[in-house]
Parts: sequence; structure tokens; C-alpha cells
Amino acid sequence: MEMELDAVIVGAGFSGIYLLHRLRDQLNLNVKIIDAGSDVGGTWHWNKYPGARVDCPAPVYSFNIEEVWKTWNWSEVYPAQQELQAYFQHVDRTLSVSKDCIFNSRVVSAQFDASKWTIKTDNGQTVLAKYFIPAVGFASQQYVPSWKGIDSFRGTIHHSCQWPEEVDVRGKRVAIIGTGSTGVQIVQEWAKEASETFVFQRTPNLCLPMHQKKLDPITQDKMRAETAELFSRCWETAGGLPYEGSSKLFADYSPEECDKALNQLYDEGGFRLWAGAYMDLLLNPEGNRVAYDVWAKRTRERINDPMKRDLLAPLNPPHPFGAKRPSLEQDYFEQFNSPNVHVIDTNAHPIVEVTSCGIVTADGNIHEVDVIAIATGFDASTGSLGSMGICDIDGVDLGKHWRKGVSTFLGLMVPGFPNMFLPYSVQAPTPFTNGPVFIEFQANFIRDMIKKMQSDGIQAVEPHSAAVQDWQAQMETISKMTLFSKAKSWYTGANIPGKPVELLYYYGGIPRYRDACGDAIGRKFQESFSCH
Ligand code: N01
Repeated sequence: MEMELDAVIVGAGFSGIYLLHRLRDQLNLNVKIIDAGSDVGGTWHWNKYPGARVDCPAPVYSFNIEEVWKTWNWSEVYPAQQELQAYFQHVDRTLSVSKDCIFNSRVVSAQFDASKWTIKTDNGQTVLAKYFIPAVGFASQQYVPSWKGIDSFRGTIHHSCQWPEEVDVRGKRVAIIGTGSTGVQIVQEWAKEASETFVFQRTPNLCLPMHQKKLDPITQDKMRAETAELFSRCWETAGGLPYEGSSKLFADYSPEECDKALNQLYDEGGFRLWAGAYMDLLLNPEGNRVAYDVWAKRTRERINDPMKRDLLAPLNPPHPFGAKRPSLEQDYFEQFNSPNVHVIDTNAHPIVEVTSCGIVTADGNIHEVDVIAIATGFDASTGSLGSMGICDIDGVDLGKHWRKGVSTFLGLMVPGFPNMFLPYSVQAPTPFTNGPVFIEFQANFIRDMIKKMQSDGIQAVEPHSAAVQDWQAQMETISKMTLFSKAKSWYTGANIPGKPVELLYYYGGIPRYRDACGDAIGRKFQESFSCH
């Protein structure tokens, strides 16, 4: 089966749907989304693990499309996966998304020839298109460490992003491996239901209080009246959140003022302590340590057992505060005040084996359990893009191009891959932002680029290598200035054995990134792009 389109998008999450809307409804192009899943939602379709919930607040974790937000109510400030799935159904109905989706189809190859991409799927479809837009998010390639014996486990075991809808853990012994955002959320659910909970922690998560709130009809109406204004405020902040970032440096505070301000940000909750402490939080080791100490003091007060306290919130930071993504938690630390909730230190005693009945650690302990959640994260961004069979004009795979490190222009385009756009990917502010707000900006950029190509009669566009080198230099400058290299995380690829370690995302903030994109498509177009 073969079809020809103007554009193919891969992935029906926020990026894919924004792009479908922009290209189909605003530019009148013939566009389809191909998705391996059976429905819309992207990450919210796949991640059905217990407790899955967003950590950016309503209403701005959503599409900035008036007909969508005017007709939707959020029940909580930080909605759960089920509500987000229902929201995507609402988006589907409002924007007629599904009629242009090809579900249950995984892209296995994509290659550009003289003028078109040829895209093939695992179920034998071939689609030709002028524009190719893999919009697969950063968390679509799961990572499972290669533990000996993992297939021999006789209980229930799944990675978080492949978790079945229902697993009853009441009265069962459960293990959660990994304490990133996913692990923290699962622990909060399971620790309340299971007979015994074993949390396998390698690095403590410097979680911040979520301060979840239910939204009543009066608040929902008020929120709706403010939504347009809130979205425009988000566009002006570094992270696309409606929080005011700090305009002060660490040095601008006296120690007393600093302590007061940091405690206040902790009390206000959300990402405020991370996003709003001071401008140089991730540049200044001394200031960073002060913020860590406030976090540790406030967290340690919540944990009764001294040994658990030292593991979950040690006096010495495991890494600079915020150099690894903190999670938002509701009552995570309080769960460990139950005698049935244990923290296993896999930094001191790594997992060596999974047996038919549990998990063996290097100290020889066998932790017998009935259910295991593998919350060990993702081979972020490059994992999925590098394994989709995307080839350049000479047939060389994108994964091969990036084997020693990524290389893009603005995180959006790659030389040798004409007319391919990468929303919400590497070398862009992606994970340092509230996704939907940032994605809206990139979708607009891609739309404007295609519009320009149409009006100027451009058949194919790709970035000049000088522009790519310049962007790379900016990425490296930021990397050297910041503390991200001091933490092993998916921000740098250090979470995946053998992956090149480099700061994968742009920490310059949305407004500066927007200026760079504006220049590229405007006054610096000739020096940025090569057109055929
Ligand atoms: O993955 P992670 P995630 N032995 O990579 C541990 C978004 N998200 O799925 O820290 C033992 O953060 C690893 O340990 P360490 C969000 O952006 C958002 O939790 O490397 N442990 C770590 O604890 C997030 O950042 C939401 O030492 C091993 C954990 O596994 C991103 O997705 C919810 C190990 C992996 O944590 C990814 O989050 C969920 C090993 N061999 C996700 N290997 C919300 O919106 C790894 N680990 C709230």
C-alpha cells in the first residue's frame, strides 16, 4: 500500500497534534500522523503506570488553542494520566485528529531522495512526503538494564511505560527499581496498598512538594478567563511556566535573606525552588549548595528513621541541586515512615540478578517480591530517533551520525536530512520547559518555515554546516558554564551505558532560543540554510 502526502508526522502526542493542526488546518497541507500506539496522547497514551501524573500545572500544560481550552475543565492543578487521556479524546473530537492518524504502525525507515521522503512502516505501508517530522518526544525509547535472570521472574514485571491498566498490589510485596519522576509516583501509590514495598534507589531524588489542589467550578471559570493571559506570560519565561523566574544572583542576597527566600519558594511548591531561586542556581556551586541545604533540611524533617533519612535526603548532595530533574511529590517521603516501606541502596549494593522470586543485590540479600516495576527511565531523544531507520541522502543512518554526539541546527534540523524537522528534541530547551508551551513555539517555527518554502518556491532546505557548528559552540559554552555535567542523568546521556556524554538540551531559556530561531528564519536565513 503506497500513498503520497505533503507531510508525515510520527507520533500523536502534543508535538504531533500541534503540527497536524498547524500544517493541515492553517496551511491546508495533506498531512497524516503515523503512531505505533492505538490512540492519540503520545506519552499519556503509553505511560499508564500507577500514579502517573503531570508536573506542570493546569491550565498551561495543554494546547493553547481557544476552541480546545474554552470547552475543557481540569479537575486538579496537576492532572493524572487518566484525565490527560480524556483530555486528548476531547482534543481529538475538537480538532478531528484521529481521521488523519495511522495507528498501530511503527515507522521502520525513512529516506530522502531528490525531492521526497519515503517512509515505511512495520506493517508494510509506504508513504511519500515532502516533509518528514518525527515528533516522538524524549521519552519513547525505554531503558531496561541488562540484569541477569530478568526473564525468569515468576511474578508481574513491567517497565513503567508498558504497564498494563490494572495490577492489584493489595496485600502483595512490591519492588520499584528507580527513583526518578516515575519511581517516585509509583511509590506514592503502592506504598499505601502493598503489604511490603522495596524501593531500589541508586540516587536520591531531590523532590519538591507538589501542593496538589482540586479545582472547583468557580476556580475553573476563573482559570478559563485567565488562560489566554497565562499562556502569553508563559511564553516570556525561560521555562514556559507561569512562575516569575528570579532576576537576582546568589551574591545579591545576604545569608539571612537567602535562607528566607529559599524556604519561601520551597513552601510555595511546584518547581519554584528550582526555577526561581536565583539566576545562577545552576552556574554557581556555592549558591547551589545553599539551595541544596535548604532542600535537605526541609526534607529530612519529614523522615523519622535516621537511616532512611540519610539515604533519601543525605547531608551531602548526591549532585548539584537541579542538575538532575527534581520530581514533584505529594507524600513521597512520608511513605518511608511506615515500617513496611524499605529503601534499598543500590549505589552501595547494586542489583546483580533477578530470580524467579525476587531481586538479588551485591550484598547477597534476596528481596522476595510478587510485583516489580522497572522505573529505570529512557534512552532519551536519541534512543528513538536513532533507531527509527532515518537515513540521510547517502543512506547513512541518523543513529550512526550521532554515535559520537548529536549535531543539529537549533535542535530542529540536521544537515544531510532535508525537509526533516525535529520538534521537542535535542539541542533545544525541551525538558527545561513546560512541554506544550515550548512545542507551540516550535510548531509555529516549522509552519513558518514550510510557508516560506512554499512562497519562495524552495523544494528542499537543510542547515549550513557553519550554522550547525555555531549552534554546537553555543551548546558547549552553556555546558561548560553550568553544573549539569556533575550529575549522571538523561539530560547528558550519562544514564545509558556507552552513550556519548554531552549536555543534550539547550539551557538558554525559551526567549533566547526564540530570538535565535527568529534570526534564522529572518535576517540570517541565507547564512543559516542551504536551499534547492
Ligand atoms: O526516568 P529517570 P523516569 N540500577 O531516568 C534508576 C519525565 N517524567 O522515567 O538516578 C538501579 O529520571 C536511576 O538511578 P540514577 C521527566 O522529565 C515526568 O523516572 O541514574 N537503578 C533513576 O533513579 C523525567 O525526568 C513525569 O542513579 C537504576 C531511575 O532509574 C523523565 O520523564 C513522570 C539503574 C530512572 O529515572 C524520566 O523519568 C514521569 C540501575 N542499573 C516521567 N538504571 C511527570 O510529569 C537506572 N536506574 C511527573
